[in-house]
This record gives sequence, structure tokens and C-alpha cells, in this order.
Amino acid sequence: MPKYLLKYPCLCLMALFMVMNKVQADNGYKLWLEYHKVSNRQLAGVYRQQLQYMVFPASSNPLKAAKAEFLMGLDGMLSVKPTEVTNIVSGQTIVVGTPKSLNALPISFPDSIGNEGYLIKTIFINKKQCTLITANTDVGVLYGVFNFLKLIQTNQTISKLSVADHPRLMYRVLDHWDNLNRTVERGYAGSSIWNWHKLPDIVDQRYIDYARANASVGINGAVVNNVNADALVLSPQYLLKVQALANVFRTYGIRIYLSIKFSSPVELGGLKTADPLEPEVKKWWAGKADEIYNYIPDFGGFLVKANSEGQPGPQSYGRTHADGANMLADALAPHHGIVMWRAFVYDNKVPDDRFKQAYNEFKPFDGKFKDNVIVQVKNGPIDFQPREPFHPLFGAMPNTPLMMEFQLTQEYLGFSTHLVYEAPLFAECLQADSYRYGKGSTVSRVIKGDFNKKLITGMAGVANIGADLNWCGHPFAQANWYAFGRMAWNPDQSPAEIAADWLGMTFTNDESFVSPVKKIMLQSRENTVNYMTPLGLHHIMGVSTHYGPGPWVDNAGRPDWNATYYHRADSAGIGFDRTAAGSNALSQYAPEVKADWGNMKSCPDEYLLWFHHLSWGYKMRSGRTLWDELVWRYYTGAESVKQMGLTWNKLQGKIDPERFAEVKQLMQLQFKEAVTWRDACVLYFQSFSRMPIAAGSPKPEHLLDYYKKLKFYYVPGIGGNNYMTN
Ligand code: BDP
Repeated sequence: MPKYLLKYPCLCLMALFMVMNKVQADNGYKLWLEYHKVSNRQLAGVYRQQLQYMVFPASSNPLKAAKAEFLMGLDGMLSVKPTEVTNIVSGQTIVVGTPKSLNALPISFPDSIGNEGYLIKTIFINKKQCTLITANTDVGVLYGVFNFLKLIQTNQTISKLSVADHPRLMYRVLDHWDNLNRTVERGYAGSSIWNWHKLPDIVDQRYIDYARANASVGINGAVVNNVNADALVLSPQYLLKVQALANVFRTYGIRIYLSIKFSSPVELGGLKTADPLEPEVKKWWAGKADEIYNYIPDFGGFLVKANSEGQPGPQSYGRTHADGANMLADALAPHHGIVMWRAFVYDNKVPDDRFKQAYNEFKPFDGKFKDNVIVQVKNGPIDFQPREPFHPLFGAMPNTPLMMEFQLTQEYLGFSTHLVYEAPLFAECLQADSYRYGKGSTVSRVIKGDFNKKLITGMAGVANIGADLNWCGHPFAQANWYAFGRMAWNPDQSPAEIAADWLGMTFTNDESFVSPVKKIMLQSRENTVNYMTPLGLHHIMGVSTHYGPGPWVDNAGRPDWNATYYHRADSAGIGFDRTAAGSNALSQYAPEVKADWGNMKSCPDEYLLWFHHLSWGYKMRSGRTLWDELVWRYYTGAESVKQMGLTWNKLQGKIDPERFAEVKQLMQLQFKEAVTWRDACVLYFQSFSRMPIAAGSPKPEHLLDYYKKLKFYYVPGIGGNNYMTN
């Protein structure tokens, strides 16, 4: 035993505890690719038996990466290295490759496998049994290998396999809101992982590990810079840096994309205008595209935020979104690039209801976009709130590809302090019925192109990744990155299954840990909705930073940046009337949805205040008055965080002490913040309702004024760009 352990009995005990529990300190860097030892000895023995030999010729970079991952995974989990052979040894061989790399294969692929799908099969080749991982392409094989490893990581059987899987969406992209100065807009996990200063000369191991993690869940694209873009990124100096990243990503099937500033021809090219219909502007973009493809032959394309929150766009020149997007699409088309044109727009004119703006601006252009344009629509009509109804554009543009945009970074969900598993939020939106093509026209089916097979398809996630050791700030925030990839691959996958896989791969397969923690994860988003924005409240957070409660905010730059604009609380009641008697935003949905949500009796409680202004005494389904229900939700939300903490505390010893302790502290902090949200909001709304907090509930610790005066300095997530007033 090392001497220092004898000197410090405490350390000694901890070391003993770790050995006894076979757990090691773990900083979370390895994400869900930990490749823990398989602890069930019998199972490990069975696996080893089946993995004694391998046929795995690998000459391309993706195949080499797949092989390295395969060997690393098996070594980590089973301490085995299969012997490389050229012929199958019956029953004990794994065969990995494409028909090309394996020099022909006696099986045929179903059409659905396409370019990125894979097969994992137990088959007989030349009368000899083997396990085959195969695909049409090298990247398909890489996906197959990751999924094979996942079977072992989650302790599934690998005998008698017959797995065939393929992505349901074409573009599965992470959007990094990273600035060139390494700040990250709405980033809560440290600075940007892209070290632009040292690129292209220094290629950090992180870039490779990032790409591995993405490939393991099928993410095939990355937009590396902020949507509030700096024109500089298109300069030759920066394109060289982007090229270095692209060179890393390519091996893992990931294409690189850039957010562009619409006025780049002026700022970078010295032109007098960026009017998309001006020939010199078109020429500039075409030339820029050629130049980019010289550096990066498989460059993915552009992401564009135009005419929104002060960003320039075609409307600045009296042109339309379609004019702008199509001009860029023409520049990229010869190289097979795409334009992801964002529908998150609100211009300088304050609308009667910001909810309606994207629909009003985009719906008239249905069918007017070029084939390589995809309109990227946030899941809800306002802005990534803890709960939003699905965006009315989904289903409303039958001839336009619509790409889902989710936000993984927890801008409105407690930053990287609160445990919020977002898959239930994603699923709620994806499984919502738009009714646009009859009953069952879910948002998932719309974005998969089920109703128009000609359209390109995709899903984007605003990344929650930073330079923190554990990538995402909160150990559980990694689950949102993981779940995004899984749901971009197949939007209909169940959040519960994904959570169980992630827990098994990240922590342990011990059911006595997985089962209670999965429950915590599945409940976590609803808890947060309850202590932040229950019953359909939205946009009531602190102004600009979006940190903490701010239902009293009424003096921001423009009306629709104020919380009071959204909750409309007064002595008579609370909520935003979006029925025909109010802003009539509901008319943007199909008649069935409009009828359901437009009637306060059928509108689900969860969306009530999104669409109705109701009196404080309004009788809810529960039998409580609206006021009592609101208070009850705030209290239940905070209480459930406390309960979550108690459950967690009982799990000590089941995982590594490092992450256990970190999560424990985070839960305590989350509880403190949940109580602040609860007390601040209840006191504020009480100043209108003038009704009491139900007897028995703990009284808020302070008066309302205390919460209003709280000041927070240097809140993370404020990027290098200075228009954070919304
Ligand atoms: C809002 C963010 C802002 C982003 C904007 C966007 O507060 O920082 O720039 O979305 O999506 O949620 O463009």
C-alpha cells in the first residue's frame, strides 16, 4: 500500500471502498463510451467465446476507425483481442466489413439499408457460423460496430442476432452556437471545444473523441459556429481551420457546415450590397462556395439565421426568405451542399403575437424553395421554452422540407445545474398530431417526409457541449446529446429505452441503479416545467440571461421580450388568449387541433395558459381553482426535486464516487433554485390573484421584493455577440 495512504486513513478507507465496489473515479470524459468491464462473469465468458477470431480487413479511414473502436471496446469490456484470421472459424468469428472490403458476401441487403444503415446477423457462410456486421458503405459499418458494442455494453445477447437498422432522417446535425473567440452563446459547459487560435496546426484529441461520440449515435453533421455568425469564418484563414476539423470528422461520417452571415459579401467581399438578386452578389457566393469545396470536398452547406434578432437577411433588401435561401442554394447545388434556412424569425416590427410570425412569414412560400433548401423550424412557436405546443408550421408546408430544431443546451431548463432529461420533451413534440393529412399525421411523420417522399429530411440539435472535462457541464446533460442522436436516427424511439441504454453505458447495468435513476430521468422534465412554467406559462425567466425567474419583467427593449407580454396576469386572471377572441394564433393549426386547444374544456392542462386567459377562480379538471392548481404545481415541482435528491442519496456506492458526489451537489443546488423559482413566481402571481397559498405549504422565505432585486453577475452563456436582450 502506498505510504501516503497509511498516513491518511480517510484516503485509505476510500481506496478500500472503491476496490470493494469495483468502482473507479470517473470524470465523465469518456461519455457513454466508457466500455466498462462486463461484471457478470458468466456473460463475459459467453461473449469471449464468440469473439475469439475476427475477419476485419480495414483499409479506408472509417473502417480503420471502426476496427480501432471495436478492439478498444472489447479490450475494455472483456479484456479480449480477437485473433485476426482470413477465414471463418465456426461459431467463434466475427466478420466485419462491406461487400467490397470483404470481397463479396453471400447475403443481400434490404433496400432500406441505404448508405448509412447496417446489418448485424448471426449467419452461416460456407457452412460456418459467424457474426456478421455489414453495410453498403464504410460509415454504415462504423455505425454497425458501435451498435454491436452497445449490445455488449448493455449486456444483451450476441448470439442469434438479426438486427437491421437505418436512419429515418437524412441530415442529423449538431448546431454549435460557438463564437470564434471561444465563447458559446447559451453554452453552460465552459468555452468552445474548437480552439480556433491553435487550429489548423493543433488537432486536439477532443475533436476525435467528439466525432466518435457523434458517430456512435449516428449524428452525421456539425455546424461549428454560432447562428449569429461572424463573416470572418468564410475568410481563407478560417477556412483552413475549418478544413482541419473537417478532416477529422470525415473519418466518422460527419460533414461540416457553417453558419453564415448574410451580409458577408459586403463585410468580406467589399461589395456594396448583399441583395440576393444582384448578379455580383450571386457571383460572390458561387465563388465562395467553389473556394470552400476546394478546401473541403464534402462540405455540407450553410445554416442561415436571417432577418431575426438584428441579423441581416434578404428582407433588408426588400427580398424574401425564398429569394435569399434560393440564391445560396444555387451556389451550393453544383457541389451537392444544402441550405438550412431558419424559421426562427422575428423582425423589428412588433407583431400582435410573436407566436404567429414564423408561420406568417414562411407559409406563403411553401413550394417556392429550391430542392436543396430545408427550412429549420424550432420545436415550438416561441423559443425552446420548458414546454411549448408543436410549431404550427409542421404539416402546414406540404411542399417544403422542414427540419426539426431542438435545443440540447438548457437555456430555459436550468442551464447545466438542473437534471433535465430532454427526450420526453422531444417525443412530446414528435408524437404530436398535426392532423394536416388526417388523424395520425404526427410531427415525426411530417419531418420524416412520409407525406412527400421527394423532400430532404433532417433534425438539428443546438449543442450542449463545451470544454468542461465532462463535455456538458452536468453529468446527466450528456444524456441529452446521446438522446438527440438516437432520436435523429429514429424519431420514434422511446425515451425510456434510450435512458436505460445511456445509463447502462455511462454508469452501470446494475438494475438497482438503472431502474430508480431511469424514473428520475423520465420525470425530470415535468418537474422542471412545474417549478418554472406550469400550466402553459412561458417566457417568464430573467431578462437577457434567461437565468432564474423573472415574471415581473416589463421593461425590456420591446414588448415581446417582456414576461408580462406572455403571462398577461391581472386581477381578473392569467394566460395569453390565442383563440379567435384573442390573437387567433390557433387558426394556424389544423381545425382539429384548433378545436381541441381552442376550447378551454378540452385543452390539456399543460397548454392551458398558452391559449387561454382564465380567471383565478376557474375550475380545473382536478377540482381545484386555477390559482390553487398553479400553486400546487409550483410546490409539487420543487418537492419532486427534493425527492429526486433523496432517491439519489440512497444509490451511493453503486457508481463511482466522483460522479456520485457531483450529481448529489448538483441536486442540492437544483432544489435551492427550484424553491427560488417557486417562491418568486407564487408571490408575484399572488400579487394579482390576492388568494392564499394553501395551508400546510411552506411559506416563501422572503418577500417578493427580495426576489425581484436578486442580481446575478457573469451568468454563463452570454456569447461574444451583444444583442442578448430577448
Ligand atoms: C434564443 C437565444 C438566442 C439565440 C436565438 C436563436 O436566446 O441567444 O440567438 O434563440 O435561436 O433562444 O437564434
